[in-house]
Amino acid sequence: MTDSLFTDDQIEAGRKLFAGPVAFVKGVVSLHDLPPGDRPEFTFAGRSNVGKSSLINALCNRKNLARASNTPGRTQEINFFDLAEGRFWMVDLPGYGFANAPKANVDTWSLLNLNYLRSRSKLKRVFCLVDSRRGLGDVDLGVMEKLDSAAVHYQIVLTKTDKIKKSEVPEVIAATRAALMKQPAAHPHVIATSSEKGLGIPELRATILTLA
Ligand SMILES: Nc1nc2c(ncn2[C@@H]2O[C@H](COP(=O)(O)OP(=O)(O)O)[C@@H](O)[C@H]2O)c(=O)[nH]1
Ligand SMILES: [Mg+2]
Repeated sequence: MTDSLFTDDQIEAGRKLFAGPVAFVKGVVSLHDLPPGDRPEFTFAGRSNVGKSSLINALCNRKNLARASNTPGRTQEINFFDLAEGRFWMVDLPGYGFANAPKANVDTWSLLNLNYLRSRSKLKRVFCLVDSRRGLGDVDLGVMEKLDSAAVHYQIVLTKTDKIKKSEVPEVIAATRAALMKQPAAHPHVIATSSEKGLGIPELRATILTLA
């Protein structure tokens, strides 16, 4: 996890980006409500409970910017955050693959999300969050295939690495990379994070800065 791709200056610039203002702007349940795609945009996706809200809060040094919910599968809005006063849209997609979600919910998820993903010309990257204890699952791969066919670039972010042994982290990264080889729109570098311990968060911030 110290094999950072970034210089100290890039890490510092990433820190500064997220030390500035971040504001929740709106939760969207219909395509007509999307805010104008007028700036670079990045989006977080992942299974319910993968640690998405916690990661967004850790990136932004907030406790409650994104609600860390104990009711996975409930939030169906696409949430838009203004990062650094108009520099980026930071977007939180509804979690997918919640085992007990009604099928109607799942369908709404896919349609709204797919249409969103296809309609944003300044969408630079989707960060696909994967629990480091589980690795890539079928549902993740299904979502990634949709991203591939929509030609939306994405990058895997492993979450909760504090929950596995330190020595296992490189193994999970390697296994994830191997699984990504066949996915044309996947970024080859896998970012390992722990929101709890702050691991990988500076690297993710620096990565986001390169998207501008
Ligand atoms: N140990 C550990 N737990 C985490 C981490 N990130 C999230 N969690 C826990 O995982 C659960 C789901 O997190 P949440 O952020 O709400 O997931 P979301 O449904 O993807 O938004 C919560 O109980 C969090 O406290 C992490 O980095 N380490
Ligand atoms: Mg959440």
